[in-house]
Amino acid sequence: MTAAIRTTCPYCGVGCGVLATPDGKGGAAIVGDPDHPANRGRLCVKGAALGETLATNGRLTTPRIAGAEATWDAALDLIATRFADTIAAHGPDSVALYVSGQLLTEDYYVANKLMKGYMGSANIDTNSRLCMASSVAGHRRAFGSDTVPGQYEDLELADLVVLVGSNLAWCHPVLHQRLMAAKAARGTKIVVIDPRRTATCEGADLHLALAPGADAHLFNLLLCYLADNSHLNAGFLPHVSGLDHALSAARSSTDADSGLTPDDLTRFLALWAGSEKVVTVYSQGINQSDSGTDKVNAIINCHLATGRIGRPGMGPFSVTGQPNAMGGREVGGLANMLACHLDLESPTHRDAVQGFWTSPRMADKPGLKAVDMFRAVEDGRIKALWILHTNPAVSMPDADRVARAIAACDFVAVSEVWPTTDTARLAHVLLPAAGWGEKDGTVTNSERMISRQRAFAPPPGQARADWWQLAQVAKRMGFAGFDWAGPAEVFAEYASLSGVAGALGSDFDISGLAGASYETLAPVAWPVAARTGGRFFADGRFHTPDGRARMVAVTASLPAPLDAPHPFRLNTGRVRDQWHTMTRTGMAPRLSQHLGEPYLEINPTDAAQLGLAPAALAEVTSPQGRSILRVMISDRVRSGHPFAPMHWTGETAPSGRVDVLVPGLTDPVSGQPASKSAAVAIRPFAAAWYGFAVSQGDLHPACDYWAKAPLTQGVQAELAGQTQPDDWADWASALFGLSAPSAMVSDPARGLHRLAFVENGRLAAALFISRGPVLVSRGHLGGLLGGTETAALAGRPSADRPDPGPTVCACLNVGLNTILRAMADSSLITVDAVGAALGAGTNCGSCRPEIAALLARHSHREAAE
Ligand SMILES: Nc1nc2c(c(=O)[nH]1)N[C@H]1C(S)=C(S)[C@@H](COP(=O)(O)OP(=O)(O)OC[C@H]3O[C@@H](n4cnc5c(=O)[nH]c(N)nc54)[C@H](O)[C@@H]3O)O[C@H]1N2
Ligand SMILES: Nc1nc2c(c(=O)[nH]1)N[C@H]1C(S)=C(S)[C@@H](COP(=O)(O)OP(=O)(O)OC[C@H]3O[C@@H](n4cnc5c(=O)[nH]c(N)nc54)[C@H](O)[C@@H]3O)O[C@H]1N2
Ligand code: SF4
Ligand SMILES: [Mo]
Repeated sequence: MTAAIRTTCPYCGVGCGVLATPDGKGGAAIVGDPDHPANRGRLCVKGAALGETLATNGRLTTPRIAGAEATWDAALDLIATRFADTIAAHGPDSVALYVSGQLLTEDYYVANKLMKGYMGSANIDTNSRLCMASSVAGHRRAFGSDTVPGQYEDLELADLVVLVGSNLAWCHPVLHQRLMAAKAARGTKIVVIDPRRTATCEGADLHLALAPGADAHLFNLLLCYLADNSHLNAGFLPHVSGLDHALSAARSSTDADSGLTPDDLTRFLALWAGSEKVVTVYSQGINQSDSGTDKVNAIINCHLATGRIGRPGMGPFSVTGQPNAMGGREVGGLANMLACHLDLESPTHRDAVQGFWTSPRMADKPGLKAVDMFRAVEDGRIKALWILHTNPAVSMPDADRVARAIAACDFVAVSEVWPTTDTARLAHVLLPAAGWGEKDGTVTNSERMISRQRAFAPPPGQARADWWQLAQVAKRMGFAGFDWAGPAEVFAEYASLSGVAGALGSDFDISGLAGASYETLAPVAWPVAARTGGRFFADGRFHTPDGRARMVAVTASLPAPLDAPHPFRLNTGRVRDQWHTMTRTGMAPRLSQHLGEPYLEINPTDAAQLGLAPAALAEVTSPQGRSILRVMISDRVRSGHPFAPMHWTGETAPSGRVDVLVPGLTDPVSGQPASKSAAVAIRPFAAAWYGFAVSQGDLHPACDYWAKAPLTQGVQAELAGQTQPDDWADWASALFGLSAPSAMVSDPARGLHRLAFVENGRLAAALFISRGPVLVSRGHLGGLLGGTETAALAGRPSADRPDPGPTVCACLNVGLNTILRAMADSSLITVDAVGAALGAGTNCGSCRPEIAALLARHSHREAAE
């Protein structure tokens, strides 16, 4: 048997270690690495399903120029020539790189060196601008450096963990499991601050469903409370400047309505003030705001004022989203940073880096941040653009406008693993990238731990690693200094540069790793050079000119009231089982069983007022665009503040893309877009018909709304249209690419049509049409596909085979109905009892919060009856 390869999960910033055992046929068995300090063997459902996302059919395997296959030489030469010519004619700021927190550190290092040191512009920005920029800016304002003080262990050592704008249970599941284990062991108190009642709230002692955007206001209230109740830390305050200013700003903005009851507010203030060991974890509910940096500083202010930083079990903790968001920050991937936490605007720092690189010209001013970068692409200031490892035509705010800008740009290269993404379709040159499991490098997780990603399979076709592509273009532009034999050499150079930075006072000094064996490099958290791992700032020394941390005066204002035409504030974010634009998680059928379609989660009062029926479709419009989303009525969201997930694309649900609705509004300090508060109007989508289809082959819907999801035996699609086709049999044949249906029942008066296609005695496709949302057991129909039981038109299993309902536990394939039935029949009252009876929640554990929620609702109902 092949030995297991130690690598790191390519999804979230928890950075779990993975053991991959290749099966010799291109696949691999995936388990958690018991020796990795981040996860000790655990994986969440996305990590556990990695083995189902390794298939390479459909991958981009050769370079393409204008859609036609080309050689690497031709493609790389073309990029080099176009970039060089553009710079020669229009200056270095006429070109740009748009990269990703999913690039490996080595890729990132080469991209940054090429752009800032050789092309001579800082026009390199990253999707981390949409993700971590406000935290970076907040850290730099407070600490003088972008340093995350704490470690995961702090969540386990704390007495109180406050999660602000973080759906940790779904977005950092293994860290959430560690927190829940600590709670079980030592009674950690947990507070969730989120306008929405998320799965994370299930394990919390207190949920503060604050008014959207009221976070700075809340933490200002806390600062005042700390000051007024003798909780300031006199011993630590000599290490801090700005207390008076911060406090008077806080006092001037305490009269707004945070949307909380006085009781909840008092409980929170007393809990925070009274818990010496408190960790405040924050994420996109804080960062993705037009005042995100202020919100970050309002949180950090409270930790500084109490000296609760840098010691075990306490501190502000910004969790990173992408697997290498932190590595990108270290490497200087943002347009306003230099490598190794050095300052782009400091001539001393620039000279030191240029001296180390012996590079021809250095960028001497910050480059354009993501939203501005695509504006510059739009108006022609940027004429050559290279996008690597991100899908901005989907994920940028005002996505249609961004897509139009890319489409109209003189020259666009895209490095991708798939040729079909919404961004790849717009490229002049497409470069096939080696994907996860096919390349080597390092990533840094949320607690500054550097781990290796290791290859365990060959890349398909001619695909090559991103760092190699960048180095090749650099060489073809005539630049020396890009001659590495492999990522180990890139890493060694980078580690040496960090020694130069360390000598200039940077906290990021990993020069101790320069000579380490790259092959066997074990996960290691920095600082690594002088000290032996651990936390920052316990000694009260910060990277500011006077060595003191800065408290920032934050004037909290609530978001402006919405205008009448767009009275709702749309919140957006993630679902448990999908990763961003779904190019990888979208391959695993079981990951689409949980929430398989774009949806709008809306409060019952709003839904009633708008006349939205459950499972119908809603049309959501903003000044930027329009989407159609499935209605999910739920009191988990506040009135006026619906939620929609960000994952669907032109490939999976063209009218279900939410970033077409989000304006390109940014935080003035960090440049991070406010992705959680688009002003929208909502009304019922006037569907003349709804449909549901399953098919063994791919489907090509031509209707106003469709959303596809993979099945083990094919694909399923939700459909809807505003006009009826003349002939459903013809329409279905075109949809499936099959000749006439083998069976059809129609009740035109009620708008019902059911069609089945049988080929060689097996069910090849089926289509169900009705006037309202289609009532059919989706799991049952999908399960019949490819089988010999072709009597599909009943649409539901016979009475002796109960319908499991929508999937809750994706690992063991346990449905909602199965769980509800077992709860009722066997009087199950704990998550563990459900697990013992059905297996649900016993593998990766990602669904445990949802099972807890079902139990809570179930027992509540019994109590009420
Ligand atoms: N399953 C899954 N996990 C992921 C990812 C994924 O795509 N899928 N992506 C990864 C990445 S890159 C990132 S950045 C992280 C993001 O991780 P999170 O930040 O935890 O996830 P989000 O769902 O974007 O948003 C978090 C919460 O912010 C809340 N929120 C909205 N407005 C406000 C507000 O005004 N105040 C407060 N306090 N909260 C608010 C939302 O209701 C939401 O529940 O997840 C990472 N993990
Ligand atoms: N409305 C709204 N919008 C958001 C957010 C939100 O909360 N709400 N969140 C924002 C945040 S935090 C983030 S991080 C972004 C994420 O948004 P994106 O970065 O755009 O999303 P991904 O799907 O992760 O895109 C990664 C792309 O890289 C490709 N790829 C995979 N492996 C490789 C490889 O090895 N090399 C190369 N070259 N390509 C590869 C994938 O196929 C995919 O197309 O979205 C942002 N947009
Ligand atoms: S928590 Fe899940 S997605 Fe995140 S790194 Fe671990 S296994 Fe991967
Ligand atoms: Mo992110």
